[in-house]
Amino acid sequence: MRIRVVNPNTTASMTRSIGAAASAVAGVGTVVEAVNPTMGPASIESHYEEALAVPGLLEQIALGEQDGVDAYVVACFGDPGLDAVRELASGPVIGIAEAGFHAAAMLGRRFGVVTTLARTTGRAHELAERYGFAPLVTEIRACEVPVLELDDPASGARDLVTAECRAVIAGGADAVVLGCAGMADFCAEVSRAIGAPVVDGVAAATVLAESLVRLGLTTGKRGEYAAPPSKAMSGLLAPFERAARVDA
Ligand code: 2AL
Repeated sequence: MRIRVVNPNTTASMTRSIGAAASAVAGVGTVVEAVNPTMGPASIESHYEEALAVPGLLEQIALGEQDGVDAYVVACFGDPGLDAVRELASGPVIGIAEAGFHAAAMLGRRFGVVTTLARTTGRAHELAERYGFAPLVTEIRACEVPVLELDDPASGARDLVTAECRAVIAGGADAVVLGCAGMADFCAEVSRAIGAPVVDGVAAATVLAESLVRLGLTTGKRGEYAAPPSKAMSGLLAPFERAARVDA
């Protein structure tokens, strides 16, 4: 089975750590292919960047369809472009916020989220609403470390994320969801430090995608998520006319 894990930002070092987190939990016989777009923002922590990340993400999905990939993970906590990816892909598609929330909901009564910048908490709340988990969310806290500084020891990110996760548990949550793909590599360490379950959405999404393929299940393609209609596209987006036709 081949699972393509797409980091929707263009930072290759982050794609490598996302790939490592996904590979660490993938089953025997599952190949994790971690990729990132060739165009778009270096990191995603605003609505503007999220919107501009989507064309490059969709380009990677179109390539994955040509390559016969079995399932996809969208590895950014805003779950950018998730509906559009479901239209393009024939196999199942899981977003890391979606996966993180689902996993955390099975670990206790309520859970909280620790994300990067406070400006990203609105999107996390919106996704919790959308997926039906809002009643279970105790709070969404920010550590105020930008995405690309998460792996810089000088940023103190691990300690800051650990402190925010501890505060989430002190506030009455049973589990914590990490709100950025760039936090994947220290998830286990944070969990050990606070003595409570901490969910990395990259790992959760990888095993959920794998499970859906094993169950022989994929996105319903008879209605809303049918392949997009063939349509003229102009300017910089002209190549996407072809991308949408791949699955038509
Ligand atoms: C993210 C993420 O997961 N990847 C990225 O570039 N930005 N999320 C976040 N909350 O900042």
